[in-house]
Amino acid sequence: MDSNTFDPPAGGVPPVEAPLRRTARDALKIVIVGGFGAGKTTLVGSVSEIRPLSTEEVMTEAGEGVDDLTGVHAKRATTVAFDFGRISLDESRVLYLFGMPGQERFRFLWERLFTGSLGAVALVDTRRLADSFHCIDRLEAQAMPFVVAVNRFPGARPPLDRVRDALRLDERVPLVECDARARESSKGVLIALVRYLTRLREDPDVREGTR
Ligand SMILES: Nc1nc2c(ncn2[C@@H]2O[C@H](COP(=O)(O)OP(=O)(O)O)[C@@H](O)[C@H]2O)c(=O)[nH]1
Ligand SMILES: [Mg+2]
Repeated sequence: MDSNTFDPPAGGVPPVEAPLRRTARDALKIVIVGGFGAGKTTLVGSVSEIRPLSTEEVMTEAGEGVDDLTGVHAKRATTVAFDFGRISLDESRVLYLFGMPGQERFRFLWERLFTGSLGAVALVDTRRLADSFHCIDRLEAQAMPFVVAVNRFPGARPPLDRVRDALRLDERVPLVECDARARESSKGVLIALVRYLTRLREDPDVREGTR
């Protein structure tokens, strides 16, 4: 992937470093998508090593009738742009996480945030499965490799094969469970994605099945 040091323009101006540790050379990008309330902001927050930049706002009456709160009554804040987190993999590689707002009105952001992404996590709340359909359709349409992570909410533990059927998910697409509030669990989701991306690179059969 590209270095995060910008090339100097012709004329010899010294390179400008992005505001990162000096040894960081490779910036890898992963996108987290999912319906409203699926746990995107929570996941980015639990794995990020920096205080995540989250453009959360307390929900106001302005969102009434726009954001569907059915089943997510505990939710008091909503992401108005996107979540941004960072994980240093080693001295030179940094993983950036972008949590995409699920609401339909933010669709214009999707293509921009997908640019240069290695892959995506589709976070699913099984109590509101239908909310995930458009995200997954969109990932498939953009040929963006993804894994699906079922976020465990109380009282919502359907077997994974039923979730796979309901989402009409190809059997090669990894489907895992997580608790987005727990760092290790969220890390497990990212590891599942990275393993899948590695398999896609190495095994053309896996790749064929997901396009
Ligand atoms: N029980 C439980 N609650 C969660 C989990 N992940 C998120 N939540 C809660 O669900 C609500 C919605 O999460 P949020 O991250 O804001 O969803 P987003 O709209 O996808 O960014 C918040 O009140 C979270 O505290 C989880 O794994 N388990
Ligand atoms: Mg959010």
